[in-house]
Amino acid sequence: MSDLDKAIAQLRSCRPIPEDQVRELCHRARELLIEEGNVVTVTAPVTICGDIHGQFHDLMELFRVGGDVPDTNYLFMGDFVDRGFYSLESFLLLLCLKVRYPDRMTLIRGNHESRQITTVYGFYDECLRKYGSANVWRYCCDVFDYLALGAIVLGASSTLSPGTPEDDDTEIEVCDQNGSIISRFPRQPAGQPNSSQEKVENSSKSTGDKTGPPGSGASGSSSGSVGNPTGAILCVHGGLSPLVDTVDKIRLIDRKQEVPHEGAMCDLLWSDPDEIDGWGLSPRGAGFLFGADIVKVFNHRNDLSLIARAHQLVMEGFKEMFDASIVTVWSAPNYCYRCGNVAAVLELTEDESGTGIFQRTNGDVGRSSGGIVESRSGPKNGPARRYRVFQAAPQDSRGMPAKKPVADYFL
Ligand SMILES: [Mn+2]
Repeated sequence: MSDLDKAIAQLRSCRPIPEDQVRELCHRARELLIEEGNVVTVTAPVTICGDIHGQFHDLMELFRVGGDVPDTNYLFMGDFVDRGFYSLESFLLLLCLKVRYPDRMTLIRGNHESRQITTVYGFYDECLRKYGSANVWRYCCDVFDYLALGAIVLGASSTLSPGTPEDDDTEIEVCDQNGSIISRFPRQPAGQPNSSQEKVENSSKSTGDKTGPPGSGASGSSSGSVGNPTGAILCVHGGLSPLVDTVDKIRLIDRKQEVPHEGAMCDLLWSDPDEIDGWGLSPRGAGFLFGADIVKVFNHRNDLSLIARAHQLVMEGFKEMFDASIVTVWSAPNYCYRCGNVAAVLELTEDESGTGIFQRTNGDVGRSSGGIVESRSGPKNGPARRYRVFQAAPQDSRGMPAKKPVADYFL
């Protein structure tokens, strides 16, 4: 067993690794990350995850629900640290897995992967408490500076069941943590507005309502023309920036620095979609709010079918907005151990149709191959999306003493 595998085993049991091993790990991680562009290209199948925030045991639950590394190809959209009790173990495990399986693990930067924010929201104090010095915090922050700012997912399928594209018109499937299908939503025929919002299947736990899937904003499909339906998926922690109108502009940023207080890099990590027109001021004090018009123009211009982002707590684990042109994925169940929310990951399957019709590309990779959009006919559009919704890990898996029983002297 290599040292790296030993470190992975130790971290999986939620035990920190020694300081000199952290230094070595961070050094190796930086050498890997420095080679990555600001926008990493990832090929489907891939499982996209949102905020973790140091909730180590829930990260283990995520791997149980979504599949282990390297069997599952993962893309984490940042905010690994702060708030939870195990930022250190969570981030170091993800980093170990990145170094061990670089092609199966993509990590992009969140607004909490920052010196200033971690000093306030817990990661700095946790490192100090667990190591007695700030060295490990410093090593980790040096890695933060090298994390990519976004990812482009190519090759996602329009159908969820490989090999049976003709029979499968499912656009959205929602599963629970045991893999049971909670709900399934058919793709609407092109040009036909989504008026029925009908569930074709509700195999378990019928709620009897006629709204869309949880988190989908009561819309069961991505009706209408939004961006390029065969386009790629952009993943970023926060959202868009008024200074960035193309994915290529993200590629030009000098990212190897602390997250700035303003500018394109700051916005990508801090912004939020909102029900407004155009741009708005963010109540966070960094980044911007952006409306449906901004997303649709951006997706169209960049041959994108979808933007996946994290950064905002969603009680249902995920939330599609603006005719499914953007989705928020949140992967920290019962956030801060008290919010009562469920979490989700987004699975995109691989296009195996072999026709190339549903091949997902974006401008830099294959716009020249042409004809893809033109050759698209029929109703299918947008990537098929499977959301796996999960709850917090059970208390007895946390290795923490449960709350002391109430004294019984008053009984
Ligand atoms: Mn965030």
